[in-house]
This record gives sequence, structure tokens and C-alpha cells, in this order.
Amino acid sequence: MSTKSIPTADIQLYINTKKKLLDNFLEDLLNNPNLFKEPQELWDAIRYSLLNGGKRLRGVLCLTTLESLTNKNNDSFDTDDLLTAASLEIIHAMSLIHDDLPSMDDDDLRRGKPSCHKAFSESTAILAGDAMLTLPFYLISKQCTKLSDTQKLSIIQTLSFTTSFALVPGQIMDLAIKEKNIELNKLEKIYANKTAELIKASILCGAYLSPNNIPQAKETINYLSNYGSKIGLAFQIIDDILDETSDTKTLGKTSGKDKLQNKPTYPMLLGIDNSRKIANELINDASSDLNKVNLKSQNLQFLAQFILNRIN
Ligand code: GRG
Repeated sequence: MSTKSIPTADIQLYINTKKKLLDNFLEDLLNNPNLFKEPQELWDAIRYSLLNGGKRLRGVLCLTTLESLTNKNNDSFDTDDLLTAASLEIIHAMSLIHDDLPSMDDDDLRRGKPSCHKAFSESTAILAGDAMLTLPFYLISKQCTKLSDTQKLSIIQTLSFTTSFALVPGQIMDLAIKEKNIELNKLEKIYANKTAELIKASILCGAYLSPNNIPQAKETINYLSNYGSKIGLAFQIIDDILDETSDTKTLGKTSGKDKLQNKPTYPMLLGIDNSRKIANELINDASSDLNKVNLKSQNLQFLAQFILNRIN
């Protein structure tokens, strides 16, 4: 299937509709008094960090993958689907809380508001992140009632593998960079781990939510996996470009920080034009991977385009 393009406003509307679904679901989840008890400070910090905007790209990718492999849509996603998509957003938000800490990327601003450790205390931010890291495993194992044990295990394995073997190592490698002239392949490895793997995991979790009898399941998973790694790397390259070219208000986090911290990035190593070219190639490659999968819509293609054209 060749990819038609779609007006940016249409894909933004598509994303916003799913974002609203996820925002409402997360809000209801966090307002459940049976689940969230004392101390108030902990749950206030979690609510503050989770219900504060964000593009919800990981949750949207999960639901879009499910939609692309099945006949489900916004009206027919069930609680298990939304708990899984929400879990990806919970882990993502947790990683942002910890990333903003003074001992990590040290940023006072996130999603246009003071970072969690600024709005609360550093210890509360660390502990809120800790609770958010394991919450998804409780939600999926206990509250997903329709998924088979195999599906739950695949999702839990994907999430735990991604955090232990990609996000955390990626962050450690990122913090350890000392030389400004790091080789590109080393930077690519860091980005693949700290950013692309969770994006890939979002797509895989969406695939695991669909019934187990997808034709040629293994091949489908492989192509979706390749698509995820490529759009994930492109996402981080665009993030680097936006850090240089956009402003703090649009980004909702401090712009120009990489330069300030003397951190090597794609634009620093290759220039903005070449970095954009690489991101463009990655999106084209990802699109070719998707063309090998029998999908019911082109929405994953459109999300890849969105990643390239995003402004925040
Ligand atoms: C244990 C999961 C875990 C993590 C600990 C702190 C850490 C290790 C990893 C941080 C990795 C990190 C922050 C990577 C950057 C990824 C990135 C570009 C985030 C911004 O994503 P957006 O733009 O954010 O989708 P919004 O706010 O829109 O959700």
C-alpha cells in the first residue's frame, strides 16, 4: 500500500481524540479512592506529573497499533486496552520525573510547569517515580480481566525489559558522556536505549493486546518492532533539533539546554539540515517496514509523519 499524506490538522485531531480518551482514563484511575490512599503528598505528586498534559504519544501509538491490527476503535477499546496504554504513559511520566532531578538532566520545567521535584520535594519526586514504575505491573496483572495470561505476560515482559535493559542503561550512558566529539554510532546507541525502546514497546504492547491469532504473527511483530525503533530514533533526533530551534514556551521545558550543558546531540555533530535528513530517512524506512504488514489503516504511517513534523 503506498502512503498517502494527510493534512497535519487531521493527524493532530486524530491524536487529540485518543489523547483525550487517555487523559480521561488516567484521571478516573487516579481518582479511584480504593486504589490510591495515603499519604496525600505521594498521590498529589503522581497526579501532578501524570495529569499535566504531554502528547500521550506512547499511549496513542499503543492504541493505534491495536486499531491497525483489529477492528477496534475509540468506541470499542476496553479497560484492558486503556490500562495498557495508560501504563506506557505512567512509565514515561516516571522517567521524566527522574530525568528532571538535579542528579540527572536537572530541569526545573516540565510540560510547561515546575518539575515534580520543584513543585514537591526531591525525595517525593524520587518516591513518586518509584511508585509509578511498579504501578503498571499491578494494574496489568490485577486489573486487566479480559487478556489471557500469555498476553499479560508479554506486556509485562516488554515493559520490564524496556525499563531495565534500555531506559536505565540509556540514561546511565547519556549521563556518562564526557566528550563532545562522541562518535555518532555511540550517540545512536544511547538514543535507541533511552528513547526509542519505549516507543517500540508501545507498539509491541498494542500488538500484544490484539488476539493471538494475527496471521504471520512473528513476522508482523518483527516489522512493527523495526518500525518502532526507527520512529523512536527519529523522535529523539527531532527532539534534539527542537531543543536548538524552538523556545521554552512551545516546548514546555527549557530550550537550548543541550548546548548549555555541552551535551553532544545529532545537530551538534552533523548540523540541523543533516540531522533532519537522517530523521527523514528513518521515517521513510519505518514506512517501508509498515508496508510489509497487513494493516487495517494508515494511521501508524501518519503518526510516523507526525513525529517528523512535530513542533513540541
Ligand atoms: C526506570 C523507566 C525508568 C527510567 C529511569 C530517567 C531515566 C531512567 C530515563 C530517562 C529517559 C528520557 C527522559 C529520555 C528522553 C525521552 C524524551 C525525548 C522524552 C520527551 O517525550 P515527549 O516529548 O514528552 O513525548 P511529553 O511531555 O509530550 O509526554
